[in-house]
Amino acid sequence: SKRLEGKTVLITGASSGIGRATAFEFARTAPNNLKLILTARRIDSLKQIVAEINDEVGNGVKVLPVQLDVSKPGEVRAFLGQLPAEFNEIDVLVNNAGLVKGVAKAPEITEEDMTVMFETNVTGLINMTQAILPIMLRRNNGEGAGDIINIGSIAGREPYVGGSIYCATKAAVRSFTESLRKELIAKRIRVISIDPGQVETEFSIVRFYGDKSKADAVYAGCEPLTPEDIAEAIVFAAGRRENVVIADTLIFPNHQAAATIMHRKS
Ligand code: NDP
Ligand code: 8X3
Repeated sequence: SKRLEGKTVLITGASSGIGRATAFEFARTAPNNLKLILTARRIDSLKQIVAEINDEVGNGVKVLPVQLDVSKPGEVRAFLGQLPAEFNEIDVLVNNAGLVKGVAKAPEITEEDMTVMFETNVTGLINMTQAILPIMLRRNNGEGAGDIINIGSIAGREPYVGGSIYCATKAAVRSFTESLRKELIAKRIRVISIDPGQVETEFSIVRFYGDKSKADAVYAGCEPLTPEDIAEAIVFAAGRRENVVIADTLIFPNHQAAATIMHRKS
């Protein structure tokens, strides 16, 4: 798409799942003149993705892998200062890094799990936004000044048993996103919410602390969304005419009607 040409796109949590697929989708959609900054904790995975993107679309897309733990405020603060100058003018921030730990009910949730979910999904996302916003605010000249695309979840709209903390973090993302859109109304910055239902990624493996069979059971009898399905929605939103804001989305696979209402094939 011509509209994305020349843009600089920063994706958090790009080493896996939706973030990884979004990197490929941006590269395929604007293969001629795009800059991608891919961040996550697993730098080796990011480097591998950079090589795969370059193999697929050539060097029209400049891809920079950066190790960044969004839950560490110091790392987020230092991040911009370490970027090469040619990647400084960020146009699109995809706040995707996030995770869920466990299915414990409130009395049993460990402090560690609670903390990592809030520090990644909520304060991490807010700290990233605060770090990048000044770049977009400086660009405010009546034209499109930038996009902030936050990955929420059905879980942020509909709390469920065994998800109190994760659901609370995604509800916090939803509130933050909506406040931000209102605060920035005069700034030509688009604040976009992409809220997926069930997507098959490493998400459930992380939820069950690496137990693949428990993770697989989540998708038994279902045909979950693929990370590419969500990547398409993210890139679609970023590629609209500047005056068009895809403010709010809820994306389910066909068998899902609510956070916990799945039609399973027996
Ligand atoms: P994955 O586990 O496949 O990907 C999560 C990504 O987040 C990884 O790249 C991981 O990278 C990164 N991440 C986790 N913690 C941190 C951190 N502290 N700092 C930086 N990066 C971090 O899951 P998904 O792709 O499914 O998840 C992406 C987003 O989508 C999340 O916000 C999730 O809540 C949301 N979502 C997922 C749904 C699903 O059903 N899968 C449904 C609705 C929303 P690394 O480990 O290398 O740091
Ligand atoms: C992930 C969707 O409902 O499985 O955000 O927690 S859910």
